Amino acid sequence: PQTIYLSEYRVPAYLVDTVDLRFELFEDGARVHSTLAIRRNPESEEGAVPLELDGDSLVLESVALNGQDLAAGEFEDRGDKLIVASVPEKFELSVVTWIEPQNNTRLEGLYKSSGMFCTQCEAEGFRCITFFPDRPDVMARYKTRVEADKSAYPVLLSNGNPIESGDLDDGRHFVTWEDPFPKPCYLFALVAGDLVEKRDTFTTCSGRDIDLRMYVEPRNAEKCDHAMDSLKRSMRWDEDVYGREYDLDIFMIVAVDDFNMGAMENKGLNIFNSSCVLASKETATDAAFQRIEAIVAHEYFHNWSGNRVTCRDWFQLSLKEGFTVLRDSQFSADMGSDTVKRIEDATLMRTAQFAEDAGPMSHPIRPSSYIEISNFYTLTIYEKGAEVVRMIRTLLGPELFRKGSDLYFERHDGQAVTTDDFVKAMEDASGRDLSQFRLWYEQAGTPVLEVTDQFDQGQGVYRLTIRQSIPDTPGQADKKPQHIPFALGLLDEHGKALPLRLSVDEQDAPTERVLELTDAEHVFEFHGLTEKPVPSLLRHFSAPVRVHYPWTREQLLFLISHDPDGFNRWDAGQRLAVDIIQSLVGQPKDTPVDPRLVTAYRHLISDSALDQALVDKMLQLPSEAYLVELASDADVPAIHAARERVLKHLAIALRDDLVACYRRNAGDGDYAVTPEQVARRSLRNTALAWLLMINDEEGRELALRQFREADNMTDRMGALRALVNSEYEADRDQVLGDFYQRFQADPQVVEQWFSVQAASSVAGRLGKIHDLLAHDAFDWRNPNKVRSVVGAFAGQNLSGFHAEDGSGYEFLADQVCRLDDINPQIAARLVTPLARWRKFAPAYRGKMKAALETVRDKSGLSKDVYEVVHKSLV
Ligand code: DPP
Ligand code: ZN
Repeated sequence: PQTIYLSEYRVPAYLVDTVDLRFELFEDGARVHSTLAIRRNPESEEGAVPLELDGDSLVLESVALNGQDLAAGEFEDRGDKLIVASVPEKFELSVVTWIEPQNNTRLEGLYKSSGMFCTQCEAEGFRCITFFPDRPDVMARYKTRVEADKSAYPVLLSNGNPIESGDLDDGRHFVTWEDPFPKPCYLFALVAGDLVEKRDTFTTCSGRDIDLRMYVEPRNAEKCDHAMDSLKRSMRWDEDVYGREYDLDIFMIVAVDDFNMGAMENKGLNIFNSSCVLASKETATDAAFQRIEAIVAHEYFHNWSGNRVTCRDWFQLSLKEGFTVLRDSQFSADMGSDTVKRIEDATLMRTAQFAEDAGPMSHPIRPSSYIEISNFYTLTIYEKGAEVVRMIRTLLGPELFRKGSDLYFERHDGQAVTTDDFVKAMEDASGRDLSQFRLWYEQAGTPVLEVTDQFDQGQGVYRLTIRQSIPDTPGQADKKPQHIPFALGLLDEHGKALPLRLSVDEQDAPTERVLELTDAEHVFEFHGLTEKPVPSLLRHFSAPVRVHYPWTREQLLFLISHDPDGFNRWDAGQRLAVDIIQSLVGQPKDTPVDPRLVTAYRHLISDSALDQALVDKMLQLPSEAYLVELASDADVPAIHAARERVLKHLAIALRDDLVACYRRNAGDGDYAVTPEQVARRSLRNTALAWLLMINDEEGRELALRQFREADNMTDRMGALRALVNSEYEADRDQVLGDFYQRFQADPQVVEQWFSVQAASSVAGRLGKIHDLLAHDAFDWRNPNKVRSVVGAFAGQNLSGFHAEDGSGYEFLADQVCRLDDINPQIAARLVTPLARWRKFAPAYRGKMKAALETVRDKSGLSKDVYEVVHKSLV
């Protein structure tokens, strides 16, 4: 496979002004008629070069230039390219292709999913529909006519506004859509199916009425309200916070069961994975409700950050994804709790993105090369990309940041641009120099800050020394220091926030500051202090970096109860728990657990005056995945055992407090996804889970009753999960059977049923995983099912996956090979846990590598999996 380099970017030789499409949809295939108005690009220096269009898995039926069929020698069909050697400066090219959506298991381009036709064109799916310059900097106006059998496919959709419809012979009909906004082909969409329509309206800030529509299969008609409400909230929020008004007269959302991604922001016609849009309280957990709200917002926000202003090339993917993730995370914070959202984002970064950035696929948020772009829809591009834009906001302040985003949208509306254009707009609007800051886009790896301190009693000066370093990553060594906003506060012995005086005579100094790190080492002096303060470092996770400071357990305990910053209280709790668990890894079973942890947790559980949403987060012990990320030569079963030991120790010591916490938080009245209710449900489910860890009879009865009586999925799933992870084997089988009976007709719930088992270190033994794969409801062609069994096993059931005999690794290698022939994008995702083999203790490493080698040696390996496997074996 070929590597694509950013340095080889050239402007397109030809531009396309309009695209006229006609789709004839049939059961045995589809015929696509495409007419393109093409002209030479005045900005290209290439001149009268041959026209080259991209294609993939197409059967070419005819090519015509300005209405004249081209003869065999006048064009060349190479499969992945259609080349017309000689073309005038301006012309019309008509191409007819035949494709087979019913056999498209890659789910790229046009395919069928439970009886409906739908598309996924990002990043390079449009070339599976017709020959086209499939690159985001070719933007055109589209007109699309869809023709299909009227009774099987009464609903025919594409981007923009419907302009014509009518009946055809043989029971067929058509609808023609026109999108007035020029767009890259990755935003093209088409849907045809027997779908019910849900309607609503939204009045924009300028008084325009927008027609909102959701299209779903009839059985899902009652699961649309939450997404529709989320959409309206998103539309209002984007007007209020970013000044962005919706542009078309219609906005449509479609739910499909088979989808590689979570959702797709196609212009005016967003297509969603059913699991990321459909919800009812009986079938979706609180977490799912919140995820749906965030994803609906994310896709909607792309209308400006992605569609109106798009990417010049795929190396710029973070331009739209990083910015849009920041926007959706600000939105979620505004809809719920700022601190809780920040804790969730930081957890994802520190657990999964830091791991990615320390692994073989580490790449900057603007990569400089790739083999398969689908492999770069990563936590780095998305989450770290969002953190980088957030840091710009921190450095500029909210007003100048808004000025910068206004300038960016105004300056680049209708264009395909680069991350550098984004940074430039921020610089021009604010007058700030972000040249060093740009290194965040070029250098991969997680910066490490080594912080030390010293107190000079005589002068009353507290000195903080911060040293910055960035580890080597594949292809990058000896990195330059980056520009890092570092938020901090200092507390006195009573927990009072101290003024941060950077000079002796500074008046009215603030109690929190954002220091700007630009050099490899800085020394900051804080004046006017009478005692050594306790530092509260990197507040709100002000930069995506690791902070090392020689915390004592006393300091952490102090911060847990005193830090005025909620995020850092949580962070101190995590650091303390990590320290305690790490000290037990590989130690004899009777090594004592630091009793101060119990005291801190007892205080959290029993003080109902504390913010319960924060308490809920603080009670969660650091995950196994996080502990693994922090370890070198990780011994997963040993980490698992140490963590369980702490959990059980806490549960035994706090047994009565847990029962009281459960009872105090029982019953919420009418179900609503409010921060308060979500926290209550989560707290009582945590209490249940802990009680069942220690085989508590009362806990067992509470769980069984909650399972039976639940009127919502959060409670039912909370009880189910607690029982599945317990040693009450008969109860476990009983509730799993009941649950399946009740929900077997609902694929989204069956996915949850699969993953609660596959992710469980107790229930998810390898034999069980094989049973789940053999289950009637399992389907290799459905990405959600694959993720809910194979993905959950390898990604969440870490002690099962890292079984000492290597059976988990061999299992995963087999499934990756099998899936590679069906859906390479998903196969390449699944192989990730093996790709990190260097991270683990020698006894595991070799077996992981061997499993990877069997994948490498598979014949006909896709370039998706090839890239991940080869990069991780070098
Ligand atoms: N659908 C994916 C997202 O919204 C890719 N654009 O992030
Ligand atoms: Zn996105």
